[in-house]
Amino acid sequence: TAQQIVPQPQQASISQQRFTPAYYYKVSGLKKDPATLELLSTIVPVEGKGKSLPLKVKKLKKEEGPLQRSGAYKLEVKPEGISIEAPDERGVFYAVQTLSQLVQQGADGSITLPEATITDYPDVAYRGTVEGFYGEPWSHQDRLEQLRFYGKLKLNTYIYGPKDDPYHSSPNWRKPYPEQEGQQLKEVVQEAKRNKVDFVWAIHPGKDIQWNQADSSAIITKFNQMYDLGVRAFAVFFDDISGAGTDAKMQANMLNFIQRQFINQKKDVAPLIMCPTEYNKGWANKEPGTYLDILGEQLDPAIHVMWTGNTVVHDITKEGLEWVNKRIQRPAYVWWNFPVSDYVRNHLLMGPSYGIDTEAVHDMSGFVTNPMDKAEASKVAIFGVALYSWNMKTYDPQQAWEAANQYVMPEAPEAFRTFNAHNSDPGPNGHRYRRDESVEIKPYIHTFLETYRDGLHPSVAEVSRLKQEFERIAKAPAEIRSKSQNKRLVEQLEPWLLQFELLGKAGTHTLDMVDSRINLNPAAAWANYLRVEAVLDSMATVDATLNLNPYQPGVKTGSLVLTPFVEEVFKITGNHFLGGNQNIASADASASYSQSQRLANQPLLVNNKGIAYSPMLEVAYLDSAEYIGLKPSAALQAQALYFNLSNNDLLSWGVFETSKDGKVWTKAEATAERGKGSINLADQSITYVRFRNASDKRQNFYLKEFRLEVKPA
Ligand code: LTM
Repeated sequence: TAQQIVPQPQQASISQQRFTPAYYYKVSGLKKDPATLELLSTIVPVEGKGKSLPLKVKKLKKEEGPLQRSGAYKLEVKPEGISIEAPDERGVFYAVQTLSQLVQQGADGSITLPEATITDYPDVAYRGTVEGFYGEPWSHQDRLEQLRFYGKLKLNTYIYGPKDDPYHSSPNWRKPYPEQEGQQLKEVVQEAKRNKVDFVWAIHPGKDIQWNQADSSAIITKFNQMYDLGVRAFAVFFDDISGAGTDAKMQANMLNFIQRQFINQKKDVAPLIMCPTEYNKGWANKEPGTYLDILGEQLDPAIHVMWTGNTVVHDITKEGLEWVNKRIQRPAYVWWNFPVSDYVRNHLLMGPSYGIDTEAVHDMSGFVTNPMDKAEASKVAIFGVALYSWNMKTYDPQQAWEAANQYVMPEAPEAFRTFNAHNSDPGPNGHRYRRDESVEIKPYIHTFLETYRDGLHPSVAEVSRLKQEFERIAKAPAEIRSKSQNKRLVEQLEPWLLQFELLGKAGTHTLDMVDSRINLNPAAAWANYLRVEAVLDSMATVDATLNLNPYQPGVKTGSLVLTPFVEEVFKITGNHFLGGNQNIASADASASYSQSQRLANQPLLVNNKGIAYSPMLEVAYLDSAEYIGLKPSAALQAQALYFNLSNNDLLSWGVFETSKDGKVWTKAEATAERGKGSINLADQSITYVRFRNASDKRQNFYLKEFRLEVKPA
């Protein structure tokens, strides 16, 4: 049926009966596109002798409306032959992709097809991804594979803008790529062309741009170098910058200059895309006549303007888009910050793509997702976005996710589903963006805990329902490793697979422990208690030794529902056996100490190196007299403060201060090099440490490190 084709076609009638084509297909009208002809030849026989069936490709000319959109097509499959009509090569390619989903191949290599009439077109003109995250960019092979994936799912856009590519951003945006990188990008561009994907190369010049002729020319020169590598679509990003680069008028001038001097001159490049500095409502100046209105009025109407929603990481709503569209005077080009995980690097975001408005089709010009640094693992979410942006009205996040589990890991879909169901929430984070997790098991966990917290025993049925799930969890990683053909995906998941297997074991022992208590067998319960303890120790070791990035190191799994469940049942049981309060995390009570709006939600990381603010990727600021600080719990004694606020004049406008009571503050002498330094805190009575903006205006900086080294008091 039509539902079996992804993304779901707009109109389709597909017969239940299948036929075997009587002869090979003689293809006409495809000579100019050898890549699509080659793809077609892998789907139906296109060579043979004697009689043949016609497979006619024709240009769709007269149609009005959505069938004129790039990628639209009409496909007719009959025993007498196949016909494809489309307004462009992309449409023909998509018709062939649909045909490949209609074909079934027998063990002997023979094929069958259903009779079908399909009229199809995309809802959103530009659909795909923006490789726009911080951290290690995707590998060359990852990119090539992504583009093939996009081709199959009728995604037509890949925006290249990894923050940590120094030739995309500072310091090297003015310089050409070195030979090898340039060559690789050329290959990526070629793969994009084969898959009818626009490779959009983005530049991120705002950190140190000078608004002068030299830098205008530097951008045009760089674009020309990229053009020579085959790039035919371009973007300019002004996100996450501070200082002179943020000026709306200057940005508009520069972009209009690029429009005139480059885009309009080349006859074969796609519309220019820009990412504004105020790219979400939370950060936008709401006063009329400010930043977004200036872009709306002054920016050439042909230029697309990106938008992440009501905050940096947010659901995409019709109302939210209507708000910005009025100001920028054009439909926003959505940059959806999901499933990107650069702000929560110890988590995977493997859940459904939900929270994207199915009523918003007329309020956006494009829709791209910013994925995880793990390209293969991101396919689950990208699959959802492909279905959403092609046919919005029929989009169902849960159904799309079920289909994605099957599509991305066909060899072990159930195990993959189990893994993904419990690895979807990012955990507490500065963006306050949370996702559902462990949805199906959650009600059982709640009932169980309510009973157990009251000192009562859950029913045997409750115990066995949960045990089943933990056993499934314990087995899933081995099944994924042994069955999946996608080695790169398994490699990207590996630290979490390891942790997930341990969680399955910890949960199984936990339920055995409760079961022994129900059966009044304290010896067995105690033995199981020790097993849980041992596995939780192993989980702590995995968390402390794998995925050691400097931002959010470690490996979290089942962190919203299942891991807290195991920890709590373990703790309650421990109290029962051992008496008193068994404290798992002793530094929990340490507090962040700031009244700055942008920093208020930034979580703390507590580990054996001390207490630290989770580093922030975007620009941070303190208004006059605002501060950022830390107060360790009473159990801990501050030893030293390590800071990196990446601001050259830090000590000209800010002071470090300490206090014993949070009321009387003393200046702590500090030295800093480019905003980086440390302060020794020898005085045992210090309980508060802060950094305060002592100037009379807002000051920008980057919260790269703010960490207190502590020891037990
Ligand atoms: O979202 C935008 C426009 N810019 C950056 C991204 O590079 C980053 O990946 C996301 C998520 O952390 N946040 C940003 O501010």
